[in-house]
Amino acid sequence: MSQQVALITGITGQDGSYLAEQLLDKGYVVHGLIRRSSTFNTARIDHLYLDPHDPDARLFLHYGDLTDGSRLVTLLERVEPTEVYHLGAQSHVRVSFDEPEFTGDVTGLGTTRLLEALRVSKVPARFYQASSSEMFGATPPPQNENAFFYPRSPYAAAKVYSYWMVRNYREAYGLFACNGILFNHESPRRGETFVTRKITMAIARIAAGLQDVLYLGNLEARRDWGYAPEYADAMWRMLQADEPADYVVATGTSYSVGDFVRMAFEHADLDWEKHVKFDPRYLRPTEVDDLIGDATKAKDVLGWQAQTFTPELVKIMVDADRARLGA
Ligand code: NAP
Ligand code: F7E
Repeated sequence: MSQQVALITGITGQDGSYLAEQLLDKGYVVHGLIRRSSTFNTARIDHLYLDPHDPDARLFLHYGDLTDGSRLVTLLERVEPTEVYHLGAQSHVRVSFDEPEFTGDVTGLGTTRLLEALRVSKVPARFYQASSSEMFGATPPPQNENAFFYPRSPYAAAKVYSYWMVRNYREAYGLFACNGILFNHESPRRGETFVTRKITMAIARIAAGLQDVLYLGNLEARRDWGYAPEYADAMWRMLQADEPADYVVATGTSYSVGDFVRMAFEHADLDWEKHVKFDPRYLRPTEVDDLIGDATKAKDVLGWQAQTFTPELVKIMVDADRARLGA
């Protein structure tokens, strides 16, 4: 079999790091697009990286940005990937209300730039798009591939645009392009301002005597929270299928933010009511109230099923953050 070569945008993020790990384990050569920043932002993938002079090196990083379309063309021509995993995005929903134009540029137009770079460079790679349950927004659960999109944030609107651009390039140019409509997935590598990680980090700090109060917004919102490494596996499976298609990836269960708080504090033997306080700063102008994914199609076609459910995920994350602080 010929060498499989993957290009991952967003390789420094939670999902990119798990996907890179899994692809390297399968024998892929992996290339990642990273943004130049004044401080290193590669902590999640440092354990995978070898100096490029090392004969065993199979992970290579390249500077670039999703706002720079010509760079995406030169990178594709240089790397000649067989698979492109497009995970790069301004991915924070609350932040997207403060920076709607920037979010549209990176999370929306960034996808078009990459699709167009593929078309122009004629690199025959399969394409994965990181679509999101946020696209369903106000549509009542359970949500499957046929549910209506009703985006409730600039982030979600940008993802809906990207979703349709992927469908259009598939239909117009025959690109093997898939939308993975992933519901929330978390891990010890989750960004620190998403609610699950914010909660588990605060618990570790409270247990270590470094913090007393955790300020949160809406505790009523319900989410279908799964375990990120399993969702990275679903991405890979989509690009190995016979036909390109779109898939919901989810656990099929839902818990409120308040449920997550209670389970997490209980697991650390702490009383959440003594530590959690409300701060309206964390409310959103429009909220997504209830998400429960129906991943039947992913099970039937890809043989993918969630193995880890929210209560177990809570324990994994609390234990990892406590271990990190020795608390
Ligand atoms: P994440 O941790 O926030 O990672 C986002 C990645 O995108 C980072 O590597 C970031 O680089 C990169 N990025 C941001 N702006 C960029 C730009 N202008 N040019 C190039 N790269 C840029 O997100 P994640 O949780 O791993 O999620 C991965 C993807 O899945 C995202 O598209 C997200 O919207 C989507 N998604 C996530 C979930 C979830 O529950 N996690 C669910 C559905 C869909 P820096 O490290 O430099 O910031
Ligand atoms: O919020 C509520 C908040 O920011 C979850 C992204 O990966 O998943 C993620 O988007 C819920 C919301 O994730 C705080 O109002 C309460 O209802 O952890 P989150 P998200 O908005 O669901 C989707 C699938 C993506 O695609 C996105 O990229 O928690 N909440 N208090 C809070 N949320 C935050 N962040 N901080 C709080 O203090």
